[in-house]
Amino acid sequence: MKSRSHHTARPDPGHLLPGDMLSLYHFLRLAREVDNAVLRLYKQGKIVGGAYTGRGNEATAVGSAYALEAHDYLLPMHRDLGAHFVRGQTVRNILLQQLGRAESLTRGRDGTGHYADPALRIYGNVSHLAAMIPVAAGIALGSRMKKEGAVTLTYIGDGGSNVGDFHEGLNMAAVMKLPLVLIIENNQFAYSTPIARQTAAEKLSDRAAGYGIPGVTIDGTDVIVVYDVCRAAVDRARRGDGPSLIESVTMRMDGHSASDDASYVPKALLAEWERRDPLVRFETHLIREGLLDESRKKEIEETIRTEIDEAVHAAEVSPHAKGTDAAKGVYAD
Ligand SMILES: Cc1ncc(C[n+]2csc(CCOP(=O)(O)OP(=O)(O)O)c2C)c(N)n1
Ligand SMILES: [Mg+2]
Repeated sequence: MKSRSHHTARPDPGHLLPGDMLSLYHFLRLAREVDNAVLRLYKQGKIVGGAYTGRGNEATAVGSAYALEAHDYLLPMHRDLGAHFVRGQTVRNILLQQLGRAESLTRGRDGTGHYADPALRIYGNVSHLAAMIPVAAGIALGSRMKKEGAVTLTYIGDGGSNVGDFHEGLNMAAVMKLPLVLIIENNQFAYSTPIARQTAAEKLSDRAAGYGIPGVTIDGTDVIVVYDVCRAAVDRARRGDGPSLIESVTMRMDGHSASDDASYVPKALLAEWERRDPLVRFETHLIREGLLDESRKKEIEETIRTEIDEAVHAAEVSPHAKGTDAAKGVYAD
C-alpha cells in the first residue's frame, strides 16, 4: 500500500536540521488551527458528541511522533492530534471523522479519534483509560516476533496513569524488554481533579524504577526537548534494550472537552502556562535563530488555512452514514 507518510530518516538527538525545525513548526500550528476549526464546528452545532482539544500539548504530541520512523506504530490519546499529522494523516480524514461522515475512517460510526489507519500504523485511541497500554505492549511483542525492527509509541494522561492496566501493560513490556515508549502526558488535571489529588508521588516518572526501566520528567512545552528525549528512548527500544517512561509536563489549556468551561482551574495557573505556550515558544525560538521570518510565517499560515478550509468544505458536503449500514463490519461474515 502506498504510504501517505511524510517520513524521512530522523536526525539524532541534538541534530535537528533547519528543514526539521520548519516541519515541527508547521505541525504545531496545524494541530492548533485544526483544533480551532473543530471548536468552531462544535459551536455551530455540527459535531455530534464531544470535541477535545490538545491546546498546550502540541509540542508533546508533535515532538514525540516526529521521533518515529514510518514503520513504527503510534497509539495516540485524545490530546495528540499533532501526532496524527506527523505520521501523514490528512486534515480531511480528521474532519470527516469529527463530522461522523460515511467516508470517514470509522465509516460514520464514531465522531472522535477512535479510528485505526493501518497504512499509517495509527491505532487508537481506546477511550477506556490505560486500556491501550496492554494493547501497545501486544503490538510491540507482535512486531518483534515479526522482526520488523519497529517501535511502538503510546501515551496516557496523568489521570489515566492511575488505572490498573497501566501497571499490567508496562510491567509486561519491561519484563519482556519490548520495544515500547510510554509517555505520561501530565497536564495537571484529569477532568476537574488536580494532580495533587490524584497521586502522592512527587514525579510520575519515579514509577519507572518499580518496573526496572528508565524514567524521566521533561518540559512538554519545548518541542526540541520532547523530540530529543523521545528519539533517545525510541533508539533504545529499537536496539532491544526495552521500554522507557517519559513524563511530559504541560497544561491542559482548555476544558476537558468543549462542554467544560474549566471554571475550576485557577486563572493564575492558566496565565502562568499561557506564557509557556508551546507554539509561541517555538515560533520565538525560530525567529531568534533566523529560521523563520514574517513572510515565511504568513506562507505557512496561508497553506494551513487553505488546507483546513478545503477539508472543512469537503467534510461538510460529504454524505452522512446510512443507518442501515450501522452493523456492517461489526460481525464476521
Ligand atoms: C477507565 C476509565 N475511567 C473513566 C473514564 C472517563 N474519562 C475520560 S477522560 C477522563 C479524564 C482523563 O484525564 P487524564 O488521564 O489526565 O487525561 P487528560 O484528559 O487530562 O489529557 C476520564 C475520567 C474513561 N474514559 N476510562
Ligand atoms: Mg490530565
